[in-house]
Amino acid sequence: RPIGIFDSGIGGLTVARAVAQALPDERLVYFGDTAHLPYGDKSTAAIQAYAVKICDLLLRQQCKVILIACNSASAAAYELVREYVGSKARVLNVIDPIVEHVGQQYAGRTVGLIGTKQTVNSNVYKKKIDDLDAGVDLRSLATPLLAPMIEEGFFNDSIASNVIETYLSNSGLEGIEALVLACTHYPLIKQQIAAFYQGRTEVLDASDVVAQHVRQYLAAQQLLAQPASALPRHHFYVSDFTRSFEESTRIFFGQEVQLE
Ligand code: DGN
Repeated sequence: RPIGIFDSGIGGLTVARAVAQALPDERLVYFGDTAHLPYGDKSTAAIQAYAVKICDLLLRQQCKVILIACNSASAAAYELVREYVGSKARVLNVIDPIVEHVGQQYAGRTVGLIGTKQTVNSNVYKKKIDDLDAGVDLRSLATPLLAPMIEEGFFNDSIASNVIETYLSNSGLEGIEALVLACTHYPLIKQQIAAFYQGRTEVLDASDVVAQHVRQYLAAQQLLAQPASALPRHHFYVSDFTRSFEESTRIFFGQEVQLE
């Protein structure tokens, strides 16, 4: 049975790529809700409605695990989706693994977070980190221009540097010891963000932490796929197809993939 992964669009392919690298024998079924993106500016109710429909599709594909790869959807719909899916599949999200990591590595320290308006305004990271009682002081900043900027191909260039610098200067994130990249798209600008902090702040890319979490979970549940001689054939579905979405898969997955 495959691993189901969904996102508001194709940005979640950064997470799918990390999962495919950590678990090369697993077959992935990816769903990008391109007809409804961006989730970052949608209401909680709208995201919940989209997420439930996507889960129906992933369950029809017999997915053993559903990973909500989108931060905005993890913030808005994880609890509801978990209840909806029940015992048919296990639901994982991209928030809990990074919260656990921050609690372990940054107890008693100050940590920053950037993401979409939906993710930051939901306060879900802060609530979960405060629940750990590890004394982490989390400071969050919505950076809504970054995702569309990256989708338009602006990363590793001076436009991206300017936007990053403008957001992060005088932002209330001064004095942080780590910065959580709480959005699917931000691994693409991780180097530029690290350059802004000149090595004074660790930049945490959630996709690797999440992929390791999925691997540990499958191993603990004895759900790991058996190694096969042929590589698994992944499927990448979208709710609205355009050629430009397909071209952008190269940015997020590292190679262009065929969208269905
Ligand atoms: N996938 C979204 C997230 O991780 O929050 C970012 C894309 C968007 O909806 N703007």
